Amino acid sequence: MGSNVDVDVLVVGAGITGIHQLYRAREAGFSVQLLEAGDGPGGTWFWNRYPGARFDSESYSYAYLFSKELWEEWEWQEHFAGQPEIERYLNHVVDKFDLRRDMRFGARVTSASYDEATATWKVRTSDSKAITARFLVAATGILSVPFFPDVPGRDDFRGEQHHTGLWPSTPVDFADKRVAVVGTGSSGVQIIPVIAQEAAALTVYQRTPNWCTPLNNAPITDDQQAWLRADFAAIKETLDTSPAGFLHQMHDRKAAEDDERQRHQFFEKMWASPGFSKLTSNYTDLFFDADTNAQWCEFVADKVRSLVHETAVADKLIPKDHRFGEKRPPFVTGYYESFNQPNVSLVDLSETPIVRVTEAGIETTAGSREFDLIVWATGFDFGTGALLRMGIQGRDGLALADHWADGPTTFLGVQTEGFPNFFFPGGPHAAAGNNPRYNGDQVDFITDLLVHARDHGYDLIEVDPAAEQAWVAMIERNVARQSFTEKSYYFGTNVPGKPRRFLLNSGGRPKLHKEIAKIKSNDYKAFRLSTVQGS
Ligand code: NA7
Repeated sequence: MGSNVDVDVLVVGAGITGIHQLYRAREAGFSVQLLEAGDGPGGTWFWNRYPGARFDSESYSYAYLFSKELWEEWEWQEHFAGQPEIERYLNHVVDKFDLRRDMRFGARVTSASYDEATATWKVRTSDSKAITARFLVAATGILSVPFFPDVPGRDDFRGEQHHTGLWPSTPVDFADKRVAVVGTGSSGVQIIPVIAQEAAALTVYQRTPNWCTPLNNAPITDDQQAWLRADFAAIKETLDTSPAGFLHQMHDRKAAEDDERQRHQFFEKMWASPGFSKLTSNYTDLFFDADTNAQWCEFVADKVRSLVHETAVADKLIPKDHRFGEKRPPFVTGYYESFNQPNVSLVDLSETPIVRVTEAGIETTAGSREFDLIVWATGFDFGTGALLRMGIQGRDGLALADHWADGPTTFLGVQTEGFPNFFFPGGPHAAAGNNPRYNGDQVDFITDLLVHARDHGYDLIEVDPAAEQAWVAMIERNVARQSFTEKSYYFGTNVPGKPRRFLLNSGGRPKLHKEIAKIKSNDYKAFRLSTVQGS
């Protein structure tokens, strides 16, 4: 392709999506390079190396499906793999397909500017290098910019402090230490039981409890390994087409179709079921009927009361401000039981908020506690965080940060007008469900689009504004039809000053598939394809 560029395709980010994009673009015959800020592949699974970090989608549902050989040779050890196994897997993929030779680590993108005359991108990195590319693909992730709350005095603390999303690669020792964990989202509830086992004292600072249910992880048995190997084609077909990207079977009943005893039995079955099946395989009206949702919440609340010995503590751990599915529910292993340990205590920040961090610890309106170590499990600038921090400038120097000042506008969650030849799979407006599945759909779509452009001699790809407006309108229209509310960080609510916009694809994966099929059947008319003069 273009001779006036260093590479045809420049990918940013070596997470699941970026590795996939590098593989697909290279297979399609493009010259590719990948830049990654970290020192190794993994993205989210590189940075979130805190103890207890693990999938809460099944390992094999999260894995790549583009190579049968890869699928057959990699044996996941657990249904929900821990971070070290995930990082090993991603390194294995990179080595198996010889991708490392096109990856540059320790290279954080500091700016990316579109050059109108040549329809190319010039990208600069923190190691003072510049690279030009025809196509820029930012696979920079949705949960990749850690969010630290603006608590006064955070820098004054003299002990150790870490964010779960920026965890050090050297071991962090909790033994005999007084530890604080701030935040009880998916990351907090994963790390808390691990620290509870080791620390002298653990104080959990909770602002809002979540509806946590058991992950129900287990080793994968030999029989299950044999099934996984033998059934690749059928499993791939299910994962490629399932709305949420899981293997779970949907249920066929509404709650009211069962009597009370049957309902209780069914809820017990759900409680004992793996991970997200509590959402995907629950009563079909769980998110549409307030009574059904309330009954499930009451069932979960009873479980919390039965697991946590102290009634007052159990009560604080039960959500009062939202229903199941209004926020992304975490999945847990031994979380509630941790609060029965004598070395673990809970501070309810809704009653006694944090005043400041001191040199020695944390002060709330109820007084101060001293710590050796503070863990910030306080989440991320979701969806747009990384894209808006890369210094991206499109046509006429338009900054993406300005273009999206009121929230992101996209087509299929892959492109936005004014930024030709720039794509962002796995970014905002992608879909909702098991991330690698619909991010993979986007990677496949982008690759097919690039191939189509090359085959027809085009070197400029830009979304048609009408197509983008229709996609954004679809997202807005469907917001009310999905379960998440503005309490969820999926609306950007957790970051002060961030516009409140739904950051997922409220039409879900089926809408993405339908649109992709339409685009392909009408010769990519949703995009303006052209040739740069003289190229
Ligand atoms: P989350 O789910 O955003 O959780 C962040 C937690 O931090 C949550 O409990 C917040 O409480 C808490 N938080 C945030 N700011 C503050 C302040 N200022 N004071 C006290 N507590 C605070 O992030 P995670 O890393 O746990 O999970 C992110 C995703 O990773 C998860 O959904 C999975 O997809 C994997 P709040 O609820 O806002 O009151």
